[in-house]
Amino acid sequence: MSYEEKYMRRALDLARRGEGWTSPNPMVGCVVVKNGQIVSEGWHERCGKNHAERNALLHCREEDAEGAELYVTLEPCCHTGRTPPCTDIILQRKIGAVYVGSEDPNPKVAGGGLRILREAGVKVETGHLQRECIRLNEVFFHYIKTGTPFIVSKYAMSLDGKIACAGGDSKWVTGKEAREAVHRLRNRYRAILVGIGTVLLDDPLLNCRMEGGRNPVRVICDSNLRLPLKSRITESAWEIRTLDVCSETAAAARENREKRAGLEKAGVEILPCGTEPKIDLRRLFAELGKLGIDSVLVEGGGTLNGSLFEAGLVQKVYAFLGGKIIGGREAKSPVEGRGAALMKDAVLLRELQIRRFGDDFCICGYPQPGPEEGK
Ligand code: AOF
Ligand code: ZN
Repeated sequence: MSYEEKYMRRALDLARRGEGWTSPNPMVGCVVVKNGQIVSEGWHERCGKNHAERNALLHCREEDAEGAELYVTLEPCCHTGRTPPCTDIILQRKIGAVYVGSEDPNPKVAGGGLRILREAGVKVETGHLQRECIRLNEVFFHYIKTGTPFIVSKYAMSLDGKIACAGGDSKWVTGKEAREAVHRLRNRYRAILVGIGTVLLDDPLLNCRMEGGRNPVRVICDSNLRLPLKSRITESAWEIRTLDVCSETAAAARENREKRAGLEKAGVEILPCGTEPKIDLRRLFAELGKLGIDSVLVEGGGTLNGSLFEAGLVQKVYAFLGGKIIGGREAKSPVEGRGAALMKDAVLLRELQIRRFGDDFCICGYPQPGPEEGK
């Protein structure tokens, strides 16, 4: 491992400490090195708070910072947002060299931070552990470029591809460790999306039960406003932000007036999106993007997943595999809809990775962009 790589790795580890809290900002880590010694460290802890570089430099003695090397996973910003430009404090503290993992695609930065530093005579090197630094912020990169959230489909299935028994029982397809991993995903992604079928069947809470975690915004695809007033979701809507997405027709229908008022009184926000019979998922994601939601974890069911894959709207898949065979022609599978007519039309995943969780496995990958997205 090279000298630069060692410190960039440390900066990456620091950046990950912000997981779940920086959204819609990126996770960023920073290390200050003088004479081969780490003299200060910092990371972006939370959206609205200091950036990684500022945190590292505020905790660094001025004489240590002068002429030091600064390692940062993302290009230092040069604009005033919720916080002042990082390039200012880097120059004030007379840092000698800046090593950058990935450039910031935010149009307000986009190479500007590097240029300012170089023009001021600071040595700047880019591309250290670039792949890892880009992967770390795949959500931020997608959101800042498209304005729509990064969509992650997560499901747990048996070795014969079923997500529940024919009668609907689904507790549990995988064991404890895999289910804990799911709570880490709920912490990492800003919102969680399910179809109303899943709510009616399982009465889930869809919260994050990870220690020190935070709850995702709950979004229910519910075209006909079927979300029950007596459900764990509705009853906890004042504590956890909940959006019930329905068709415009259902939202305006006289017969739904009382139901709508009841849900709203319970703290559920009604979000009409698209005309009957289905919700317009593209429009929904555009709306969520406008609300500052940069990522969505989709936890089923099959109908919703079918629509998402058919429309080419999924950016990442986590498929958990439980070592059991459920069987049964009527038992549901994770992705329904019409499906591919021919094998050549199947959605291909790239950069597949496999991890073990107790007795279960998780395969993760990125669907290849559909023809529309790839343009
Ligand atoms: C950095 N270091 O640690 C982070 C950066 O509203 P603000 O002031 O927090 O600015 C947000 C933007 O700043 C964000 O969109 C991204 O371009 C950059 N984030 N930059 O130099 C950091 N979090
Ligand atoms: Zn900054």
